[in-house]
Amino acid sequence: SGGRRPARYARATLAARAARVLRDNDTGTVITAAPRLYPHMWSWDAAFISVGLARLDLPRAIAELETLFRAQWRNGMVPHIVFTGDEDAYFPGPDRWGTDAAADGPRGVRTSGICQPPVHAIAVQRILEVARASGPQERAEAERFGRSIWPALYSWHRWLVEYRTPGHSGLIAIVHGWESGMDNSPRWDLPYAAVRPGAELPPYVRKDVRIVGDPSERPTDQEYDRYLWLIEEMRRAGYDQREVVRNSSFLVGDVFITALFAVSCDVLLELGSEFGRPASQLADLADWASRARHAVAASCHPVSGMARDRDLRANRWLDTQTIAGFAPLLCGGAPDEVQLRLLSLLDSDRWCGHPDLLAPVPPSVSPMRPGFNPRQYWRGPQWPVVAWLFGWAFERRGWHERARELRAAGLRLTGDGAFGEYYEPFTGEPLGSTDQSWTAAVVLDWLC
Ligand code: 2M8
Repeated sequence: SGGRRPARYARATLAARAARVLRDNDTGTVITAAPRLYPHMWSWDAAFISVGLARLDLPRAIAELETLFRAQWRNGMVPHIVFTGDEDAYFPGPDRWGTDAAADGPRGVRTSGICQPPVHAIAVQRILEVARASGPQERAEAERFGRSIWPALYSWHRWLVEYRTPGHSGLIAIVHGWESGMDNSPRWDLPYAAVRPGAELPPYVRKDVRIVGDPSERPTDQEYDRYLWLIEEMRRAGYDQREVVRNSSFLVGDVFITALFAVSCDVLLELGSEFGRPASQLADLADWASRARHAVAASCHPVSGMARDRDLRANRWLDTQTIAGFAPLLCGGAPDEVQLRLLSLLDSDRWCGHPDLLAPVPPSVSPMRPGFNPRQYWRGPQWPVVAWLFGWAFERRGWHERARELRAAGLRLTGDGAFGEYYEPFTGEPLGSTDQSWTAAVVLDWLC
């Protein structure tokens, strides 16, 4: 492709193509995250997918989230992968995870043993909005669904607070970079440097690099050894969360997840008030949201204003500047002056205002930072879902013009109709997988 982009499609054609991607990736049981690279259900992908599906087929959108939550662990965790279909099609598959023996695992379904960002309440609220605008029958159906899934969402949020807020930072902690959704982001380079894969790491063969045409668009083998070693540690702990959090060689307060958690708690509180849920649970959500928001604000770097992750093993802030530094813009709560600084940084030539970007969508790492790699996964490319999240948050915060601009930029990036997993920021070349479901889903939401 040499970085050349095909023509951009007209809106109606783009929407039709996006709808077809979701249909084609539907196995009948789940909509896979991508055709070959990710042939199962991923937790946060499923949330975005259901938002896009709400425009096409409300019962299917609802079924998707119901399938995910049927795999919820008995302690409340929503697993990051729900395996369906050919279990050997992806590595690590369920045998490697070894979750079948986990005391807290779900019954009758095989899953991974970690979680992903809590964006599900956001999806449920969005589905409700779409359904309400569609008609009385859709409205009734979506409300029935919202009421029935609410307790499961609450217990998922409760799990994050009970098990994943160790120490005093108030940040939600992750025990594996995969939990962040931004697998090989430079955010995790320092904590991963301290992860030493033991000689007992069972041998394995990666499948991802055989599927993606150019392996340098994926994480390295050294990174994969660490990813697999952390799984080995958890598996030995029987996925006992207390033990995992106590002993895992990777434990990091994730500021992006914490911001998403804060705003998801707000959303869940709104839904819960509407559905007449118990006052004590609503009070919990208000309390969790405020603590999370406070933790995000407290992480902001005194000079740049950017929010920071915290290495909870080494007890230090992680200063690497990535898209996650803009977390306070998602959830609010930082002082006005910090927020203004972040907004002008986002608009500057270091981020969306960079003169060479094809579309003003924030890249995963600033093109001006050392270590920025325009083709490698979470180390530089633009991710349409991340743009969707910021656009959604800006709309919610009443920044309509900003939200509109981000939507237009997202559509410019994805207008080639390839539905790339991620994009080269200067040429707009789609990278990683194509026909990626969550990309198709956010495009559908942007178009409507
Ligand atoms: C990517 O992560 C998986 C592991 O979970 C992988 O690389 O194999 C990430 O981009 C993650 O955020 C995403 O949910 C997943 C499926 O799209 O792919």
